[in-house]
Amino acid sequence: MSDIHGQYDMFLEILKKIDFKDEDTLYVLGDVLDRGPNPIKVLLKLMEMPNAICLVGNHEYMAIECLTFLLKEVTDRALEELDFKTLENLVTWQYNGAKSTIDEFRALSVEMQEEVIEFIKDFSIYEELEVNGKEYLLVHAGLCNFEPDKDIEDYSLHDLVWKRAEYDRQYYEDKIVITGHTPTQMIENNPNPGFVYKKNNHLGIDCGAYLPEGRLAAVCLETGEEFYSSVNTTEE
Ligand SMILES: [Mn+2]
Repeated sequence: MSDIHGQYDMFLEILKKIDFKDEDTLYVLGDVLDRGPNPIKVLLKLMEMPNAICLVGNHEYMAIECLTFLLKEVTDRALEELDFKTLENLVTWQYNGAKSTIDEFRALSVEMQEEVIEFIKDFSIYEELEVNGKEYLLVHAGLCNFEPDKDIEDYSLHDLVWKRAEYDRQYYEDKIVITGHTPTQMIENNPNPGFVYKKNNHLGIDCGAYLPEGRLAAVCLETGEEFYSSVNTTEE
C-alpha cells in the first residue's frame, strides 16, 4: 500500500479485504501522514503491527523535523532557536496538509509523541524484494537522476522521496519498481486512472486515497491481485 494520507477507515477496510494475517508482510510505501483526517491514528495502528514495514515518504520527511520542534515547550529560548530553515520547513509542511497530523499529534502524551517520532525515524528509504523469482524495488517517489548501473545507495533522499517517477520510461529490464507519491490519476496516458498502474516495469500504487473519487489500493506480490477501498466521498 502507499499514500494512506490519514484515511484510517480506508486502511482498516483494506486490511480486512486482504485478510491480513500475522504471517503476511505489509509494505507501506510512505505518506501515511497529512491531508486526511486521521494520520496519527493510522501511524499508531502501524506501530502495533510487527509485520508492517514502513518506507519514508516526503510527508514523513517534512514532518520529522517539525514534530521534533513542536515537541519542545514554547519558551523564549525555543523561539530564539527557531531558525530560518525550521520556519521554512514548517511553512512548507503546513502548505502540504499538515494540519490533521499536528492536531492529532498534539493530543498525544509527551511519551507517545516521542514514540511516534522514533517510529517515523525508523522508516526505510527503500526495500528490495524477491517474490516468486521476480525482483522488486520499493521506493516512495521514484529514481530521479536514474542511471542503470547506479547503486540505490547513491541516490539522494530527495531523488527517492520527492521527485516523481518517469512512468513512460523503463528503469530496469529485470526489476519492477514499485512507487507511490504520484496518484495514478495524474500519470499521463494512463488508461486506468485511479487504479494500479502497471507498465514499463513500473507498479504505481498510489490511487489517490485523499482525492475526491480516489481510493486506497493494495497489491499482493505473490498473486498479483489488486484490492481497493471504497472511494473517497469528501468534496474538494
Ligand atoms: Mn509523496
